[in-house]
Amino acid sequence: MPVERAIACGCFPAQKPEAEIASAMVELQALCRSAGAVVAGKTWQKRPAPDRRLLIGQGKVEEVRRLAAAQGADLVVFHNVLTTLQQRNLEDSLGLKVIDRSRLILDIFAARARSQEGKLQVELAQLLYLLPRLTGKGVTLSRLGGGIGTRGPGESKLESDRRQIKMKIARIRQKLKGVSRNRDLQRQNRRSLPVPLVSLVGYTSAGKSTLFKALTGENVFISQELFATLDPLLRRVDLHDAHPGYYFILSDTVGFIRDMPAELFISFTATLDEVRQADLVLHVVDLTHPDWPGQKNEVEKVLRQLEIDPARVIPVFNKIDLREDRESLAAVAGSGIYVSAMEKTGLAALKEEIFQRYFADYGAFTVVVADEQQLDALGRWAIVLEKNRVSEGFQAAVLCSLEKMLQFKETHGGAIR
Ligand SMILES: Nc1nc2c(ncn2[C@@H]2O[C@H](COP(=O)(O)OP(=O)(O)OP(=O)(O)O)[C@@H](O)[C@H]2O)c(=O)[nH]1
Ligand SMILES: [Mg+2]
Repeated sequence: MPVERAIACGCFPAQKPEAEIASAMVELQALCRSAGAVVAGKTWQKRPAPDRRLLIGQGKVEEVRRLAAAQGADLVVFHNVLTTLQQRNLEDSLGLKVIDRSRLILDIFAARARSQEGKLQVELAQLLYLLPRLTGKGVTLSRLGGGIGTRGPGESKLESDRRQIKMKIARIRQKLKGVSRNRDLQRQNRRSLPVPLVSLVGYTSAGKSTLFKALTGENVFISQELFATLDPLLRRVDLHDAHPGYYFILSDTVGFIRDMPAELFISFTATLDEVRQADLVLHVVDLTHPDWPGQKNEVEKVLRQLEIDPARVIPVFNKIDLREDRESLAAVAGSGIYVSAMEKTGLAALKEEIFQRYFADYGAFTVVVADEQQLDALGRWAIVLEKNRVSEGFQAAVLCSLEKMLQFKETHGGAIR
């Protein structure tokens, strides 16, 4: 498939500020590029109300048609969610493939999905999107031809038959249940660790994966494209420089975006569960984005939907290397940790914040337990630094809070020295 050329188009309420329109159009173009298209042109229109049949006005449709012809465009991508009727009418009037932002985002996710779970989630989201839009047997999809908007995750091709789709949705939901049981098990194993699970969240392209890489040394996929990361990834981060023996588990997650298609949100609840289970959430904010406060709000909205306690969230303001006012940023952005994931500055302060939030009441203890079983149990309550065989069983040097230490003694026995 050759690179597709896209015209980005939007329709906005008359009272919407120009700056917000500009930022929505920039984001739409970034999404087009992330889907693998070249942006060949852009245009938008303010209207008191969207047209029921065409979304935009007849005159604007004509303008888009001429622009597309002049630029040799293959498709027109709309910022607005299109009804089946609008999509069909626009395709007829323009003589081109027409897709909306939701479909575009789903397409990007489809291309990115790697894990079995990710693929299933994306496929479910696509089918949920398609189902109410199918008017007859396979109409919507076949009209689109190939390319952007029609791709399924992995090798699978999107179905276009209503009855088949319903069956497939049921099948995928079933499969996802199995996968999520697996994930619950893994999570229980992780839960039995004595250290916090720390989750990275943030608007897409905020720099989560770059920060993940800076903290873990792990090679992860970092890109200017939106939604570079889809599958959650877990790694251990040591705090050894300042606090020997201490560590936490860090997870990189999928980026958020304004008006995330509802279908995606439903499908990704399992992945977002990862964030819900986290002891601490690092909310990465891209301070170089003109609308970073809006992006921050948007993410906070999602965190509220996930019922995450704001007390568990640490704001991490990123990309300070590109801010000329980096010395006085705290006055602008408020309390949080200021970092450059790229230059690896501010990481020590971030680690210290995590330490203070979770390990502040930890200290060193020596514990004597009777057998291997008790020793295993101890490892779920405390960080075991060292263990030695002694005449009474095992002696271990551990890091733990006094409270947890006493709880351990109560439930499992052993002696604390
Ligand atoms: N100048 C600068 N650029 C950065 C910094 N951190 C990340 N970037 C750039 O920002 C872009 C996005 O970075 P990623 O780490 O992929 O962002 P992400 O939040 O993981 O994005 P998604 O996975 O798409 O949600 C890349 O081009 C990075 O090189 C930083 O501290 N300074
Ligand atoms: Mg990423």
